[in-house]
Amino acid sequence: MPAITGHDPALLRDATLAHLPGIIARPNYDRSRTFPGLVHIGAGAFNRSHLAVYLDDLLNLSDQKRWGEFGVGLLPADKQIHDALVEQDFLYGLLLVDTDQQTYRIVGSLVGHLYAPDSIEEVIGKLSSPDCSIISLTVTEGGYFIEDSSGRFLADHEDIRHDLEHPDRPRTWVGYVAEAADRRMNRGTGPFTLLSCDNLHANGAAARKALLSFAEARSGALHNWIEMNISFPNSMVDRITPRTTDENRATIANKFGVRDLAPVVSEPFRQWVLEDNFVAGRPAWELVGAQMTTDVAPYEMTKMRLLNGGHSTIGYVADLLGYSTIAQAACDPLLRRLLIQFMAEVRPTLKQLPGIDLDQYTATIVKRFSNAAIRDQVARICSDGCAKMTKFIVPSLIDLLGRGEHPRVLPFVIASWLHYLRGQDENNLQMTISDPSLGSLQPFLDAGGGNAFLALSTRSLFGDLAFTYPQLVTQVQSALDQLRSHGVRATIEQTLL
Ligand code: CS2
Repeated sequence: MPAITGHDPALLRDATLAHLPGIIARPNYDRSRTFPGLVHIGAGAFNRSHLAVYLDDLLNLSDQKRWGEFGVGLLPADKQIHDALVEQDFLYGLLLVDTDQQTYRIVGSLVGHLYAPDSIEEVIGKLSSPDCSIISLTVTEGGYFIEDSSGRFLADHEDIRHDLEHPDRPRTWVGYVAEAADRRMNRGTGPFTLLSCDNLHANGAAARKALLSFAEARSGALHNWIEMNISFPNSMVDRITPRTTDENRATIANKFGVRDLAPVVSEPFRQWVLEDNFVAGRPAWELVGAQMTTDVAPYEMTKMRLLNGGHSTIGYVADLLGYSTIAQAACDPLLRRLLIQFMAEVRPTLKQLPGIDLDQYTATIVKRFSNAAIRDQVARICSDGCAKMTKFIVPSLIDLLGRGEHPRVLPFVIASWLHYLRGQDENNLQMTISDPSLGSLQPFLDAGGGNAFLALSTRSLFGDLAFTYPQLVTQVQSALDQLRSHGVRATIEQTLL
């Protein structure tokens, strides 16, 4: 496509929509007439490339003009995006990046946004309003305050304690939703659905557990009201959405002629499987490609174990080798073999699913990871390792060991992550480790990061694994030693023998 030149691109706003270059798809509906019946907590890049786009597709259908999204940001990092969205009347663009072409469209389904720390009362007002029928969440894998190994709610977490002590000044999604539920209970406002859109096993059940445990600590009546009035569908979400870069913003300005301060970037692929359990109505997402089902578990397990686990499998070694994008890693023949072998190892833990051919599914993952144009960041994949190991790697390991199998790649993945935690790559360059839960590995880190037992005996991450399967400790230790003495490539070769 020819570059658009000649004048400064106009800022994306309601008023400039009609003047955008014709090639850019944009809302064909009147945004002021949408009804924000869905309030989404955590309207970051993933929400805006996934749920909000399904809603936008629906709004673009001639007879589906109702559901819009109202977004809420909880974290300091959300402030910048909030300011940008306000400037743009909450419009933003989606840059779809395929290997050989990029398209850009404007998404109009987000019709408002609040930065919660500056607008606590307004946010609670939105969540407790009778207009709100669905509260949805993208708060990351580690954002549910539930310990994986025990299923225990982390009632002693500093932020949870804060929210219990100050119910009208919450910090966490749990505190906000509980306060909204309390007001709805007292005012006789109707039921609503809490829809989790995070990558975790039985995400609806996890949201339910967190909210009910928190509510119980507030009052028995609130706990009971929530049990009777809120539904918690499980869902599986999928679309690779890298962090937006300045280069992406420049592409949008130069190629498409738009100044967009809040664009999101994603691959063309998308998938959404939801349990049809919405107590107060829902958008007809099935009309735009979502799959409604009675049992999400096998879909979610397939996705998390193969795709998310696959990302972790090549992510840590990629960082150690100095790669910055996932495509560089997936196109490295040795890392690609590791990924393929990892998926072969995990496959026996998965059920055959109607409509999903696992050969094709795994081949598609290799292709999606190899999309060089998308420049998905290795740093993004390596972040939050504690939560990712426990959700994407450990469950497959438990299944295989429990059946008497002898996995080789999964223990290597754990070793590669532990080795990565030293914070130095193979060229002795510093790597930035971003993981809010790293404190749980303090004894391992304090001892120099070389003793596998100290890591694997961290019960909050690995439960009883180290004690039930001592051979696992031996295996991880041996890979860790080899990584230190012979480096990443030699250790992968050895693992793949
Ligand atoms: C990734 C996911 O963060 C990760 O480790 O595996 O963000 C992944 O890109 C998405 O789940 C794709 O749907």
